[in-house]
Order: sequence, then structure tokens, then C-alpha cells
Amino acid sequence: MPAGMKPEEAGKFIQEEVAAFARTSRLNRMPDSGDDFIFDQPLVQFADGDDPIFSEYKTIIDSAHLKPREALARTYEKSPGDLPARLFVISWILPITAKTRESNRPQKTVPSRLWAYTRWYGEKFNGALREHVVKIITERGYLATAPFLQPYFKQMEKDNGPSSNWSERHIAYAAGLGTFSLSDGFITERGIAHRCGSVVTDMPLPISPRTARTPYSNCLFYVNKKCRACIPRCPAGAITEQGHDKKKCREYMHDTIGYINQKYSVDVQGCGLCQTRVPCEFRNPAKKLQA
Ligand code: B12
Ligand code: SF4
Ligand code: SF4
Repeated sequence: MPAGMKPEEAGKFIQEEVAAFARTSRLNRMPDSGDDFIFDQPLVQFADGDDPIFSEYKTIIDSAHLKPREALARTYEKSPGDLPARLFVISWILPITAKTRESNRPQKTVPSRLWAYTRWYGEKFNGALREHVVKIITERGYLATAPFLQPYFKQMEKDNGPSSNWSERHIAYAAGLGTFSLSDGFITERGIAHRCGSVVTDMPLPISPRTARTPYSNCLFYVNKKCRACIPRCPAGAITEQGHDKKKCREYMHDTIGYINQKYSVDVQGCGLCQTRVPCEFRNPAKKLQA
């Protein structure tokens, strides 16, 4: 990408690179399953690195949650004020394929093999994608970091359960990719069954509009109280009309490790039953109501 490229062109360049990587990387293919993809084509959008919402996250999530400027400064061991005047965040959604989603629908207590593989092998792809995006940007002379891969990334224990200092879903919200939900999952235009990731950079990019009226407006429960489908889907009783109990969810998922390891030979916990056989599985169910 030549220097001086306009933000719109740079945005297109990043979107095409992410799409090409998802199409061509061997890491985005299921093992033992022909040539099946793990993820469908990604959704990619951009946030302003100094959007005031990142300061709000210090209250909404935790004071330790990093602003993009703080994350980039830590990677480059600079002070945040010494970085370029404008920063940007690239956020992507990796939609889980129909075959994997369909395999998880009949499950009642543990995830299907393909769902567990998506958590294990799919996250390896997500990590490689983060590295690839950082590489193509830094090769062109810009700064870039994937905070989730940095040694300063940490998970914290709060009164209501686990949290972290770089929440990929909150980054996706800032980039206008969707909203949260009753089950806590992040509902995009391609639904709730996905994984997500992000990179902070000073490469000028076009800011994507954040059109959601509230942080929950893609979830039917909050739109018209008509949906509660994720509540009975949860084998742990972790979802109620009051929301998602992260501690119950984590305890339940922890108990799946033995089964998943023995049956599927991957060393990961998982569940995600609340993300399949629900109206928000692969689309934004509130879209028509918002129009
Ligand atoms: C810790 C963690 C967990 C914990 C806690 C989850 C949680 N809700 O935070 C446990 C172990 C329970 C868990 C479980 C799962 N996880 Co997990 N987990 C993470 C991790 C590492 C950090 C999450 C974090 O920082 N949370 C921060 C807290 C504050 O988030 P929160 O409580 O949901 O936030 C609420 C408030 O902020 C609230 N809110 C209140 N006021 C306001 C105002 C505004 C303006 C906004 C925006 C929000 C807001 O909105 C949110 C929802 O209620 C991320 C990876 C990452 N680095 O992001 C993956 C991640 C969240 N997990 C993921 C997945 C897929 C799962 C599972 C499906 C497991 C599986 N693969 O089978 C389950 C699903 C649980 C569920 N129902 O959401 C995906 C989520 C994708 C998605 N579709 O939403 C992530 C993003 C991993 C990834 N890279 O894709 N996980
Ligand atoms: S199943 Fe219904 S209530 Fe639950 S998150 Fe999806 S839209 Fe919201
Ligand atoms: S991931 Fe499983 S245990 Fe956690 S809320 Fe969803 S269905 Fe319940």
C-alpha cells in the first residue's frame, strides 16, 4: 500500500487482506473434516482509537481496561501522549459456519466436536490473523499491536465473575459491529455464533458508524420482551431474565474439559449452547423491528 493512501482505500485494503487470509490460511480449515472452513468470511470495521467510549469502558468494565492509545503505548514502550495524534482500531467478527452451528443445535449438555474444534483450532486461526494484520501494517511503516497477544493482556476476577483488560466484544461494539444481549453474547448482522479479534494502529482508516440505539438493541428480549430462547438452552441455569451469571457459566464450562479432552482430544473447555438453536444464532433478529 503506497504512503498517502486515503483512509477509505486503506480500509478496503485491510478488509481485503483479512478476507484473503481467511480464504487461504490452512489454519482456517477443520481437521478431519475434508476442507471445511472453520469460519465464514469475516466482517471488518474500524473505530476511532480515541473515541470517548474507550474512557467509558474504564467505568463499565474496569479501570484496568486499556484504551487503544494505552495499549499501543505499552507495546512500543512509549508514553500515550508521544504516539501519533490519531489512532484507529480494526475489529473483526469471524462467523461460525452453518455446519458447525447445526452440529451444536441438538446438543443438550456439551458442545459438538465441531464447536469444540472452533474454540481450539479456530482461536489459533484468530491468533494468526491478529499477527498477520499487525505484520502487513508494520511492514508499511505504521505502528500496530494486537493487545490480546501482548504480555500485558490479563484476565481479572471481579465480584460478578471473570473479565479482562482488553474485551474484544467491547472493541467490536465501539466499531459498530453489533450489540450485547441477554446471554451476554455479542449479536452482529451475522448473529451471535462467532469469535472476534482486533488490532490497534496509526494507519489512517475510515471510522465505521455506530448505529445501535442501545448496547442491547440487537437482542429481542430487550427490544420487545418476546424472546427468552437462550434461557432454557443453558444447561447451567446461568441465563435468567436478569442476564448472564458468568460464574455459573464458567463453572459449568470448566466441568466440560474432561469430556472434551477425552472425546475430541482438544484441551479446551466450551459450551456455547446459548449461541445455537436461538433466533440470534446467525442473524440480527431485531433488524426488521429496528427499521
Ligand atoms: C473472560 C471470558 C469469558 C468468561 C466471562 C464472559 C464475559 N461475559 O465476560 C466465561 C468463562 C464465562 C466465558 C464464556 C464464554 N465465552 Co468467553 N471470553 C472471555 C474473554 C477472555 C474476556 C471477556 C471480557 O473481557 N469480558 C469483560 C466483561 C466486562 O464483559 P461482559 O460482562 O460481557 O460485559 C457486559 C457489560 O459491559 C455490559 N454493559 C453494561 N453497560 C454497558 C454499556 C455499554 C456502552 C456497553 C458497550 C456495554 C455495557 O455489556 C456486557 C454484556 O452484558 C473473551 C476474550 C476477550 N479478550 O475479549 C472471551 C469471549 C468473550 N468468549 C467468547 C466465547 C465464544 C465464549 C463461549 C461461547 C465459550 C465457547 N467458546 O464455547 C462462552 C459464552 C458465554 C456467554 N454467554 O457469553 C467470545 C465471544 C463471542 C461472542 N459471540 O460473543 C470471546 C470474545 C472470545 C473471542 N475472541 O471471540 N468467556
Ligand atoms: S436468544 Fe433471544 S433473548 Fe437470548 S440473546 Fe438471542 S435474541 Fe436475546
Ligand atoms: S456458554 Fe453454556 S453454560 Fe455458559 S451461558 Fe451459554 S449455555 Fe450457559
